[in-house]
Amino acid sequence: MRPTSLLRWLPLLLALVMVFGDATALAQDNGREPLTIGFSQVGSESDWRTAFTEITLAEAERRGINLIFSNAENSQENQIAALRSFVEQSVDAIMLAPVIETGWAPILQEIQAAGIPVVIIDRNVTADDSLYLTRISSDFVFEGRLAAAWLAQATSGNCKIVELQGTVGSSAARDREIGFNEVISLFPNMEIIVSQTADFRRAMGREVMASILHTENPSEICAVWSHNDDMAIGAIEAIKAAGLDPGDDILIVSVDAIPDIFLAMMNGDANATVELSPYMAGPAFDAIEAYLRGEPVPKWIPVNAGIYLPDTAAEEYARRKR
Ligand code: GZL
Repeated sequence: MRPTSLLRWLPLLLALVMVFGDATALAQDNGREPLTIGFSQVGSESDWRTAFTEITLAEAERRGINLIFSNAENSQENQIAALRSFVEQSVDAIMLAPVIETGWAPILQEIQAAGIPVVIIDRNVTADDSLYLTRISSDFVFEGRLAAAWLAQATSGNCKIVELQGTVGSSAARDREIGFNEVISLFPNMEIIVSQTADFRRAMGREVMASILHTENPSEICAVWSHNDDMAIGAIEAIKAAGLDPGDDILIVSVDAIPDIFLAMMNGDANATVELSPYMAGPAFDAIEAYLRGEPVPKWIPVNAGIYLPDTAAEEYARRKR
């Protein structure tokens, strides 16, 4: 290349050196390679879970974290296999969203023996908390209490309730049931007349509710308490198909605060939802980075929950739709 033509390219060449030079320097300033974190996710059974996954992947990319993602399709066996694979890949840390709460101690002991920190995220495990760094989650008992308190005031403590339960064996389903029952037990005229799992799934919520509307006297049913919005939306479809008016003939209260439940509220079909933040990856990555810097990390990092009603549904829908 002739000298004069090289001079023409010089400014661009200098700019490129400055940009890439800075990036290399930055990486060296951090004194480390990008973190590699293995994430075993429950599955994609609900809109909330899908949002949680999308937000986690985006947060990892924003932070320059190399996230190895595994969708277990609601199988504990798949999760355990993924966890073993993360150990074989010598990841820097592991995030586990456990589908059910039992059966994790052996694999967590294997991971601990490999010197890899584990963050339990979303649902809980019954394994001893010495086997993991921290847990990032909502207080599911509180969510159940909040839903029941709203229903008690909405019905003056007089309501026969259908309960749609989440995944059998999951801490979310168990603790929401505990919290809800704690509160309605204070009201002699509040009673769960039928309780059945629909596995946190919308289609199953519709099937189970359609069946209940055949076996029970629909005019006796005052409300549906659903452990998540997806099952509630399925129940709304079944209630409409039975010629009844969800949100009026039968009140609908659930958990997750997904965009579609706010749409249902705007149509007069749902009455209340307790929020479950899908933004848990940030606190999880912060905890891992703090641990790797040798800083103390609490055993539980809670995410907050609040209740949302139709009066703010339009703005919540606009804010949350993806
Ligand atoms: C609760 C979470 C639940 C959601 C459901 O933290 O585990 O699982 O409420 C999801 O939507 O299926």
